Amino acid sequence: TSPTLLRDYTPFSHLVDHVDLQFKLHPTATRVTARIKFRPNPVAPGQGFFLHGEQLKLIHATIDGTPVSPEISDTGLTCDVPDGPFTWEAEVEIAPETNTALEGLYMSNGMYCTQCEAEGFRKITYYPDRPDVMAPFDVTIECDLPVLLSNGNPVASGQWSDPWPKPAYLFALVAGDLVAVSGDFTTASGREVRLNIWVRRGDEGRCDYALDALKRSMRWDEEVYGREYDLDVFNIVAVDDFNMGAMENKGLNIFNSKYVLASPDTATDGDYANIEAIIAHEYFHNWTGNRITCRDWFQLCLKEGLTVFRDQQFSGDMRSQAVQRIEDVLTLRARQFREDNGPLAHPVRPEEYQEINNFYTATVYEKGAEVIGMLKRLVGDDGYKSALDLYFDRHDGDAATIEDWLNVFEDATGRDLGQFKRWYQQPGTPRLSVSETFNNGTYTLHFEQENPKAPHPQVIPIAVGLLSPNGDEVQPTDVLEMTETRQSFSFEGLASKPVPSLLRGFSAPVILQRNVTAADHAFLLTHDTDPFNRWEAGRALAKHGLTAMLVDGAAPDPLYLDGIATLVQDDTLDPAFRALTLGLPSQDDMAQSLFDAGVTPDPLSIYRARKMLLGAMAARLGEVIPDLRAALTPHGPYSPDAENAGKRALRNALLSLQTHLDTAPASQQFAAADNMTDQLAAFSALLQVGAGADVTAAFYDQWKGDRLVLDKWFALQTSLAPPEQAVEIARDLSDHADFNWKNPNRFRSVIGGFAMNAAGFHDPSGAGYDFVADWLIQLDGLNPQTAARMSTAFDTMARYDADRQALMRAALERIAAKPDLSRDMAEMVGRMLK
Ligand code: BAL
Ligand code: ZN
Repeated sequence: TSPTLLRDYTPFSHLVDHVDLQFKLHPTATRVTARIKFRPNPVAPGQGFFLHGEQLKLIHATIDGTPVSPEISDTGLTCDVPDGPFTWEAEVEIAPETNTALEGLYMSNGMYCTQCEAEGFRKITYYPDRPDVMAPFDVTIECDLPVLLSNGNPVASGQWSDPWPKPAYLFALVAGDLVAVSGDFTTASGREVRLNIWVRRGDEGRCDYALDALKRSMRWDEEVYGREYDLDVFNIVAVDDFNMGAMENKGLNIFNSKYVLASPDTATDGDYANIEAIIAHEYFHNWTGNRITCRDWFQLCLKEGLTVFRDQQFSGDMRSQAVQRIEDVLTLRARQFREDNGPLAHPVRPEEYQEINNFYTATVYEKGAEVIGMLKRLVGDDGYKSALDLYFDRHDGDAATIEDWLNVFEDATGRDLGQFKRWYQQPGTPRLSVSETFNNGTYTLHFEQENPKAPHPQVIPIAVGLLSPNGDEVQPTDVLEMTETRQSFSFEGLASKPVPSLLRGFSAPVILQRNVTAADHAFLLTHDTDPFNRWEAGRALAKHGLTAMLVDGAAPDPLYLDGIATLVQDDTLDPAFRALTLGLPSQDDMAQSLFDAGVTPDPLSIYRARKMLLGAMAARLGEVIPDLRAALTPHGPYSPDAENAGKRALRNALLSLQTHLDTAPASQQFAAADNMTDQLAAFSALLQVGAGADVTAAFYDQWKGDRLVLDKWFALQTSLAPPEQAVEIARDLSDHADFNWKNPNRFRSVIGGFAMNAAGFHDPSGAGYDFVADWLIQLDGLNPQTAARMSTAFDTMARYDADRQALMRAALERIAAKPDLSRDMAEMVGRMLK
């Protein structure tokens, strides 16, 4: 099939004034009647009338009450229509029970639910299923299940009316035997809003945190962005079978249940933080996504980059900005840098796709958010605020573009963003190399940027501070604006050559290349006033040391061990921050770093070197760990707030090190834990040193009845299995009675967990590749979207030795050769095999 191209955009032939949908729900024969008021679009005259539609059985169609016989294809229908306005009516039949792709209307545990973004609505009825066609919807649902929900405000039982014009991708319907945990919210202007979190019976006790996070999100968006909610009710539904994390349907958000349900004994601190962030993210979409939507799917970052940026700001405000920034950069580097450095690289605003579902990527989301962070840094906080006010003013009710977005910044601040736009257009992570000179009190930084995937220099905001050799800050943070390929910046009047702290707060998503001694990293680890760069210095030191261990057979670096030992005992520092500095670069991160340095990575050696360094850290810290841990013990009952979570994070990071010396403390903590954070931390500490047999069995016995906790049980075992046994363990778990491969969460836990076990997945025999490829082939027939997403496990092929490359290629070719391969998977595999 030929790709869809950004440059081919044309508006739809008609405008839609109103949509009326009637559903008679039935597992195998649901009837949907759509009554749609069309009128010719004055800016797109004379184009043929085409409605999308897939897997629909047309029962009847009329125009203004007169039967018509449209011409039907696999993708939709065409029909002769009147020159002026008309009412289209069509009745179709669909089978939600057999919809295993989880796109359109489907069933999960006896409940009906929908997922329409990006192009699922066309599996519900014939419609111009494109985001620039916006209309108010009325919905009627007939079904004998007790809870019947759709978008907008309730009118009567099973009847809903949404006054806000919306694209079809924001349509949603839910019918089930559900119970609500409810609350109320009064908006700044006095509108009373009913909040409901709908869950399966038995899950009511796990909704309080999500409800609280929703209220805090609503208040925050009023206070920080001046945005109020605009309906009488806000419904959230938790569903167990879901391809994504959650979905921002107007007034009816649908969530993967793992991002709603939490109780201290079943959810970790990380789960609570994710729930808070995702509840906020979906809620924030009401303005950035729903009120202002995207003209076409190429503009996906317009809503996703901005909404991720907003949820990151929110989480930072709720917790710690410094810790949030480090965690966001860790995610960016792990997922987006990896993507940008491989065959799946694409611009933040792509220019072509085969299957849009393949572009819900770290580049669109996380790099899209970084680009907004850079914009904000360049125009300043006030400029950002006036630009956002103008954006909401000017584009409320629009389906907008990146050009519209940049125009409001230009109009509000008077800045020319022509060059900045390259961040949306060019793929690839720029490399920023630096050298320095010092003469007569003038210190000069010489920068050079190079993007291996794009020709033109990008605007790079480089936040810089300077420290004197005794550790005092002699130049507070200054944002240098680099626009050329090569550019120098000078600082005058310095008494001695300073130590630079570059790219503070990770001011741009680039790879900094600088020849720095371990001693300089250690200096910044001790003295930097910028918390991000302080953490970054520790990470750089760890990488430096691990690289020397891998390449030169060096011993663990005492500078690193001393630096970490000092920092971890510095109780003036936030425990959450200290916990992050104890984290080593991941195996995948090390593989990419070695590759970038011209060394072919060996996953098994990386696994062993990390383990050796962890052992050395444990030995270095050994004696102080028990007292440190004791001092961090939270008092009182479990609370997921940032302060207590931070203490647990450090306490458990120390436990993990301690377990390299002695497994008894972890075994004790496992047995005594009254919360999932501590229990799971003990479980993984034991698994990582190969002492997990007893706790694996005990954990299963305790939690076999809990679907979300059981996902953790599967994922920990596959992702932490020792390399030599990883394939066998993953195979056994995929034979386990509780492995339901049709459930996306369970599939991700077992197959996805294994694919993240770098040394296991890259087993030199190729057995790991074959195991994943076999499952992707099997899932592709059932759920192409989830299968295609997981195929990214293979996107690092180019890093490895010739034997591994040949094995990975063979696995991809085997997937490519599957008969009836989905368009989703065909595109992904095709790009990786290119
Ligand atoms: N729009 C898809 C799910 C999300 O990004 O919120
Ligand atoms: Zn989103």
